[in-house]
Amino acid sequence: MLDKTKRGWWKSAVFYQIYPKSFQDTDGDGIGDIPGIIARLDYLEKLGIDGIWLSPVYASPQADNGYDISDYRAIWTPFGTMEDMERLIAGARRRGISIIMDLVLNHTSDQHRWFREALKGRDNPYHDYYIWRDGAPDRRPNDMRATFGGPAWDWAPEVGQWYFHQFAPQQPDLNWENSKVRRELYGMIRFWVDKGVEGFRLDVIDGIAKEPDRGITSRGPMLHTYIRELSREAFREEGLVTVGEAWSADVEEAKLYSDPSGRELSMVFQFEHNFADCRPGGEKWDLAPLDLPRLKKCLEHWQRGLYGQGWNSLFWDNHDLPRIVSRWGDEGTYRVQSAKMLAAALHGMQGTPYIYQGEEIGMTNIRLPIEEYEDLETLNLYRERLEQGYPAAEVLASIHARSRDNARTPMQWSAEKNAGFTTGTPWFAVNPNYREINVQAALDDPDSVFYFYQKLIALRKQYHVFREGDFTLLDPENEEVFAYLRGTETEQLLVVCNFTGETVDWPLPEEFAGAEMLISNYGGAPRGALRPYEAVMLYRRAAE
Ligand code: TEU
Repeated sequence: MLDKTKRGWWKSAVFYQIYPKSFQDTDGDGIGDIPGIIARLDYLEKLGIDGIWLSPVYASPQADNGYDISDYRAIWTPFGTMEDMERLIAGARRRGISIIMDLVLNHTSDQHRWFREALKGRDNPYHDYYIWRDGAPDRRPNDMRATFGGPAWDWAPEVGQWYFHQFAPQQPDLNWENSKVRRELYGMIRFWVDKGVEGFRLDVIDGIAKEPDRGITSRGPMLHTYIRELSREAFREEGLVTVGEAWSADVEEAKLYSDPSGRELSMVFQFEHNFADCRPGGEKWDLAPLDLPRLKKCLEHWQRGLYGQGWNSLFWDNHDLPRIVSRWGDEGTYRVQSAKMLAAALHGMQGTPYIYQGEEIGMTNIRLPIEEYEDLETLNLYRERLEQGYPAAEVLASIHARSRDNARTPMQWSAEKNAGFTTGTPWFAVNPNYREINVQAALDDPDSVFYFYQKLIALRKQYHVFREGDFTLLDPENEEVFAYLRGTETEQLLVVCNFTGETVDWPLPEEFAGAEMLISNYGGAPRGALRPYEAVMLYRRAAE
């Protein structure tokens, strides 16, 4: 068990993200709940993770599945009660697992009391908690667009003003220029620290310092001033782990966030690598084949860029992203091998790995008719692109590949009805492949993806080189193989991953002949050529 009072304990940790709505239902309403998470703590302990990043469980009208919070100090009733939450925190802690709460500080729900009050009049004390502009009801302050489609300004007839929302209209942005807002948020964070929460994931943290009049949504001039204040006032304990979601971060920016001397955050989620299979300059919906050299160079840039100066987070999946096996692996014959290969490629690097629920059993994307999607981003995209004249089949293909709902199908626990997720009617489609892909089957099979993840997590704790080693990319232009070295003065680790379903010629470097094999997905070291989706980690003491 890690000593969590120690500064930087999270550098040796592996986290697991839970999207509560889709994890485990216990009361038959078809919606996952906190008692369901408690019931699965033994499973997570067996996997070996050190912490759970819990997507929002707060009171919410659920316009965006809880990322629209109407009360930061209450639990959404279908998820359970505050007592359930306290039991979860205590039960997790007994197993050496920290609870990391999701903090949505950029916006609230339009049903939050602050916004309801704000609508009562321009002189209401809460009015200045949000971002308003005067003007005529038929003329928006400017043409800024919301992330989920449509304009970023909506008219509030109650006060005769425009309010700003970077996301859905039901998610008005908070005004961080107002120190009262900041103080309210710090107080709320302390409420959760006092309950035993040991860290936070900060939703769209790069968006809090926006300057809408200048068209600036992320990385506003005040951003790091605000984050330093937040960190000083709310994250006082050395041991708290904080990870900021920052789509706009490049390496230089990430150093500001995560260099310990800057006293901001432990690390950020950056998304540059997430565009390695998008049309250059396009959005995530603009599909292109994976450009492996581009992906490798991007990862190398981050590995080398933050080495000794900041800290990386490592992830392929989260609740906004498609399933990695479907994306860069193989859903068919090589599902298991490719899921393991992708895990090895990620977990060999420097940083803190995050596993998204179901990734550890190789869950896949889902393909639904458009009527069955739930996610507002997906539904808005479909409408907007059809209006713009895209062919419906092309838009649907993008949705099948990239919709956030790919990640949100219920967790597949067993081959029983509804994958053992609920005895009722699930709130969202269960992937029909649950009869084959499920936790029970994975636990029963010693060669499963689950045990591969379990081993990777254990290796990270056992060998110093995972945490401390530097990074050297091998064979950068190779379009099929991702291979790299990690090294300290005393240890060397070689990670070799075949990203294709073909046999690929790739002789191992000579100095690794006879090296110790830490893990492989074919049960033995590669011989001359790499088999489809083969992955191997070899280890040697540097002096040998
Ligand atoms: O995501 C921020 C964000 O920018 C995403 O909307 C992202 O651009 C999109 O999902 C990519 O397809 C965070 C949360 O992770 C997301 O679930 C929320 O919907 C969003 O903030 C608003 O709170």
